[in-house]
Amino acid sequence: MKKTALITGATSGIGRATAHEFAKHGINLVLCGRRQKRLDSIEKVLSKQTHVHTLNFDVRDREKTLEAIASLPKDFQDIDILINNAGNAHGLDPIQTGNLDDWDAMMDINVKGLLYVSKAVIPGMTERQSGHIINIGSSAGKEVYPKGNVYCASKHAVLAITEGMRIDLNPFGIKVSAINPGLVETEFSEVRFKGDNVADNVYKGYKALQAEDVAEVIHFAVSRPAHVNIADVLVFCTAQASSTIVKKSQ
Ligand code: NDP
Ligand code: 8X3
Repeated sequence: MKKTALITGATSGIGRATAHEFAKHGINLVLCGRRQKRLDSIEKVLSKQTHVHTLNFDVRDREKTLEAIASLPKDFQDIDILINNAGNAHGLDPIQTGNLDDWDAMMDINVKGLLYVSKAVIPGMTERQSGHIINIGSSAGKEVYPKGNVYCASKHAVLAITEGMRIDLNPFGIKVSAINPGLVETEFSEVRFKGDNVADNVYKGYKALQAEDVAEVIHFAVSRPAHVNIADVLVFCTAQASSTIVKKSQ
């Protein structure tokens, strides 16, 4: 039987690549994001391969998030796979000069938004006693780097929530995984640096991970046999050894 996956942050980067990867494997898709035009164009393309439904909501808005997921048509209501991917870094500043709006955005989207979406999806999984939740963490959830303070805290929280979910949902046979990428060339740095041209240099001089590389790892995790759970994965590009060590050409 075909599975249904709900992917947050499906309008760009890792989420969009995962939607393409899942469509290739015939997984039904609920694609979420705020940019309606992008949702429409992705739906148009992927509908040729699988069934697609789109939901437009901001994960920061608790009511809208719960309402949107509750509004799913019958055919898309049973979510087998939840990819909690929506998120970004906002700013790269030392703690003493950090921007409060940036801090709010990272905690509200990366942590609270992930919780709101999970709250809406988990009851169906516990009732059916099956499901797979994949939280997109980061190498920043395992290692704090200079000026990363609040972003790293938000991703450390994602890892703690992942472990908590795995423990609490264990009696229901629900798999919970964290996939933690290092540097991935997406719109991430454009968002982090607010369109500033600093973003142009982040992926220069080495081959960063591509969104498709991460999507393949995510699909690998969801396609394991029922008794196998890929609990936690750290994925770097070859040039990256840690958050601060990246081998670049001159
Ligand atoms: P992108 O900026 O390319 O994609 C971010 C996605 O999140 C977009 O689809 C965006 O959709 C969605 N999103 C952002 N804010 C909200 C919001 N308030 N409500 C709903 N959706 C939102 O970045 P990536 O693909 O790189 O990032 C995806 C995930 O991967 C994030 O959690 C990020 O922290 C993580 N990650 C990224 C790494 C990297 O180096 N790129 C490395 C490690 C982890 P829209 O704007 O349409 O709402
Ligand atoms: C994104 C990777 O190193 O920019 O989570 O924090 S990093």
